[in-house]
Amino acid sequence: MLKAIRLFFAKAYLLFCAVLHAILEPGFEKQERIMNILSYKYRDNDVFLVSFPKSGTTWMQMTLYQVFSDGEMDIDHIRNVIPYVEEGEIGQHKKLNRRVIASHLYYEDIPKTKAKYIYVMRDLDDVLVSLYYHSKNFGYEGTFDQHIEKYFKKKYKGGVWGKHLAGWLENKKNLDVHFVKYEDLKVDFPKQLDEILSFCEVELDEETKQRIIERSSMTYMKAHQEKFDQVQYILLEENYIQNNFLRKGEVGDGKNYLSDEQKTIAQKEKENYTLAVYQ
Ligand code: PPS
Repeated sequence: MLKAIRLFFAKAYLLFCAVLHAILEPGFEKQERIMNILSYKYRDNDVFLVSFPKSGTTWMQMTLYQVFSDGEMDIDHIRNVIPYVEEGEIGQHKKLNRRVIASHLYYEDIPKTKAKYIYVMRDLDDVLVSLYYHSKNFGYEGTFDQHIEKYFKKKYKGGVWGKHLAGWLENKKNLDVHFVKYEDLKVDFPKQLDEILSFCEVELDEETKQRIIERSSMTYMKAHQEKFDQVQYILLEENYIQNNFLRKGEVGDGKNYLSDEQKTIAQKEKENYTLAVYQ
């Protein structure tokens, strides 16, 4: 009986999440709600964490949470500590000594403030694969090819990767922005961390840096997976969805998934938006 009740609530929650996802999914093309976002009161020492979906946002959320707190994992969920502005929250979590605001918004839609902006980017091919598995976690039953076709037809609600990156890269002089590549994080995380710390004007001792490096690793984050995936957090016990939000976290895997034709289309998107950074 108890199990049936929990199952009912779990299903209701999943439905609620799906509806919310459809209405509020961060980053999709211009919406009325952006008007509200512009009216929030931002502080000069806020840190915005911006990305196109599936580019390493959660990874950076964890890193910035570690940078601006004691790093203890007695938090319920990372999204409650570093919320998405397009989901209507910017309040500062009690754990953080500085407010960090996540967003998937295009440059044109982001509030232009004196705060610092960290923009995380990842190669399109890998983003596409990650997006496919993300959709599967949310119940998508189509094939990889169908999914990718939807993206290429510009039907993905999260927007267009090239347009997102181009908007931010072209306007880098207009905001105090620091760019981080997912691929560079994978190659030399400590170096990238030092650059982030210097950009945020934060000095930390070696021991704290080591803690951040360890806790931002895939291994550590997987061990605390329930803090990073909201739906799974609720549904885990019911075995509804595999614990798969932190999936593989690899660079170049997209090449193993995309057909030659798909690679060509993806390459065209990179060229169309003159993204030298990924050519
Ligand atoms: S979302 O839904 O937009 O917030 O997704 P996002 O967090 O931007 O991206 C998810 C991908 O990031 C990978 N990830 C990591 N990779 C390496 N190290 C760490 N610590 C890490 N944390 C998350 C995650 O596995 C997703 O990539 P894929 O390729 O699907 O594995």
